[in-house]
Amino acid sequence: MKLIMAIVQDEDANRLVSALMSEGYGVTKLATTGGFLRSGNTTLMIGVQLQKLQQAIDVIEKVCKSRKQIATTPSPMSGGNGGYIPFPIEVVVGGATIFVLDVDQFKKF
Ligand code: 2BA
Repeated sequence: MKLIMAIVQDEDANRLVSALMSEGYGVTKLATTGGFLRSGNTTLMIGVQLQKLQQAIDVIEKVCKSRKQIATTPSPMSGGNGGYIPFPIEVVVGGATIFVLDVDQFKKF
């Protein structure tokens, strides 16, 4: 068995949970925060049998879209008073960042 940890954008999360559930996957949804943008994203934990792993990844790839976002980052150039000036930069946030982990044991009580 494998555990997929999929970090996705909030905008895609509900559609992705529905798509996975309708294909028979068990899903747990966590509210998470990206370290760079410091804004909310969603992490899904999906336990899958090995033979259904690729199918689950295909569903994630189909539903999740990459989008451009504006992030405000401190400029390396100093202002007159020695403080840093924030300036906007555009980043492309991926449709999904996926980790696939081996599951040692899977039990339900
Ligand atoms: P964030 O950390 O908020 O990053 C959002 C987007 O900002 C990233 O999209 C990337 O395009 C950009 N970005 C991140 N770090 C950067 C940096 N040091 N300099 C310039 N741009 C940077 P994605 O790469 O698609 O990542 C989307 C979200 O997935 C991330 O949100 C984070 O929550 C998670 N993530 C990505 N890589 C990860 C990793 N190796 N481990 C754990 N979580 C990861």
